[in-house]
Amino acid sequence: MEIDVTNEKKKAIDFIVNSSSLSELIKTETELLGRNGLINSLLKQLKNIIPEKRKTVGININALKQEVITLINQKKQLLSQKIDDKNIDVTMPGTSIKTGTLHPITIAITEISSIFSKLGFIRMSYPEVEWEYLAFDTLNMPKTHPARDDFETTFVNGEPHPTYGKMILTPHTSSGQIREMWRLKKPPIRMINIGKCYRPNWDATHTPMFHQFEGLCVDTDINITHLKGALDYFAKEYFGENTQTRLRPHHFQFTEPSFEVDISCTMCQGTGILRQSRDSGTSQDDLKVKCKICKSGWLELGGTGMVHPNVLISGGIDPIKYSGWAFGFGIERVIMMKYGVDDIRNYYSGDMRFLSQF
Ligand code: FA5
Repeated sequence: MEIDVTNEKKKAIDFIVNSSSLSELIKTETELLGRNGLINSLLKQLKNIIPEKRKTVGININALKQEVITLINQKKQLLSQKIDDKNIDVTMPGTSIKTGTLHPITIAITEISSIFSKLGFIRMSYPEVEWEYLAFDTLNMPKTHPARDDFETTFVNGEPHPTYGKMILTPHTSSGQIREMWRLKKPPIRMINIGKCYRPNWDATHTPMFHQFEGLCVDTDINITHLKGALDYFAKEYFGENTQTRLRPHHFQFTEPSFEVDISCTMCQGTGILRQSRDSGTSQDDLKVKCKICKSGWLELGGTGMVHPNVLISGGIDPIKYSGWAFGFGIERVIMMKYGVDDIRNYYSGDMRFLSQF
């Protein structure tokens, strides 16, 4: 007896090729590889082959079997990718598409802009590469001020401007105050300037590039109560309605009087104390421990004050007729305060385990 393995192979391939759905392919698989399928029936016929040819035919049948298995697997993959209603198993869970998340800084910028827009503040973005004159001189900072040192500020190589001096990477968003006064020429001014700032620092709370948001309000009869009201509104909207603010005397060249703003700690609600249950869990057994985030009940938000008359003059605004307030806060810092982030460098680590939590 003879077995034409080449011809059997042709038949098997035809079967596989013509199976146009997964269910047809499974039927084909049984017909070819099942107990009573083609391959087994060929193997059963081996005993009828003359002994000299039996070995070669056996090898050929086994090779055919391997080829059929490979072809069927490939076709299975192809058919399960193909979308047609015969192949869809509607009971299977869907394949979820991986989506990215917005960066926490981007989320905070959107939230902050929206909070201040409700108070009538316009969002502005002023240059990251700034002139020394705008970043310092117009802000009442003397030539000898230490912030102008290259230890504190990054200078850009190039020809200095005849009037505006050297080019720098802006160390704060406060030059936006002057640019906004120049742009509008006349109050009322309500601006929120959000941008990147640069200072050569690198530790758990400082990065060489960071973001600030600068508020500026100039009009007739503007006083500290308006500043306190705006800060309270921001703190409650951004950190939560129970958040309190307080002003502490401070010094900035461009504001008089100047303050540091604190908010009540978001972790211990301003008490400075965290309650920790002992194992028994009864309220009498509560331990009182110092809040590790604030230690005192307050967290420092940033600098603020009433715009210095010299700054209004630099901006072309009459300080007799108008007054104003300004503040400048770090965006990385407010997010750290809101969520208890303990290392600013996480924002720029590219670590998805951190970034995708926001
Ligand atoms: C200023 O930059 C003032 N221009 C703020 C200001 C504006 C005061 C208007 C009064 C009126 P200060 O240097 O404190 O102030 O910076 C403000 C905030 O920026 C800090 O509280 C901090 O949150 C953030 N900041 C400063 N340096 C860095 C840094 N290297 N990395 C991250 N955040 C920083």
